[in-house]
Amino acid sequence: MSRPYVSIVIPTLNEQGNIRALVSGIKKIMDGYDYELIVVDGNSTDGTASIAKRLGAIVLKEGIGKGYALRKGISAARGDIIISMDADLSNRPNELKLLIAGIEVGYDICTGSRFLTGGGSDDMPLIRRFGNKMFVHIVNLLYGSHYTDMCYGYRSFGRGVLKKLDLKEDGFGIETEINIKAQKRRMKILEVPSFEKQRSKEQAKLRGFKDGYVILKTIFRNL
Ligand SMILES: Nc1nc2c(ncn2[C@@H]2O[C@H](COP(=O)(O)OP(=O)(O)O)[C@@H](O)[C@H]2O)c(=O)[nH]1
Ligand SMILES: [Mg+2]
Repeated sequence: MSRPYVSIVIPTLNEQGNIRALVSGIKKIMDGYDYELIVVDGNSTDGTASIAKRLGAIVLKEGIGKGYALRKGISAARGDIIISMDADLSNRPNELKLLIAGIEVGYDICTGSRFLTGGGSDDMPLIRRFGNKMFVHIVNLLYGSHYTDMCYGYRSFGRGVLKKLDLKEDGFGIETEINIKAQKRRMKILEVPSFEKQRSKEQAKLRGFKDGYVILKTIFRNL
């Protein structure tokens, strides 16, 4: 691959306080790359979409959920490499280069993991840490994988990979669905350490028990 064209897909829901710093962080790191920024906004009521547009992002709208937003953004993406990233400043823009490199050296999917040496999280209360560990174990047992993390959205994909995954989840089950389907299709997956910072501003949208149940259903639906 000569210089790849990179698409960065960011789902947003009421991230007004974070979007400017996010876009400026990305611009700094991606200086010298050819790339597009695709923000898929879930009908934010705080002006997130118009700020993103003003900052030069392609803005799409949706009203269904984070999974649906990612799927919509991914199908609009023109990149050789497609990256999914959260908008709450949890994902560090300097790791973009690591995610790009993973695809450049030949992996289908390169996914951040908070549980490899070098990774970590400042945004994971004990209950979520426990839930995540449990999901990782169940998926590894049922599907024969070796994942160390499961519900993390900072990832990169080679072009064409996402079409083969045929994703269906509309909500927070999307990351788990990707892990399971990538394993079932014997794709080449690389985990790289990632450090998740505490959500900067605005409220978290994931609801522990409700979305935990969604993730559990995703795990068994794909058997
Ligand atoms: N478009 C869209 N984005 C969403 C929705 N729910 C959450 N997001 C975005 O998805 C990302 C992850 O959400 P967040 O609340 O930080 O989840 P957490 O990090 O798992 O607690 C953030 O960028 C949110 O703005 C939704 O329903 N629609
Ligand atoms: Mg978050």
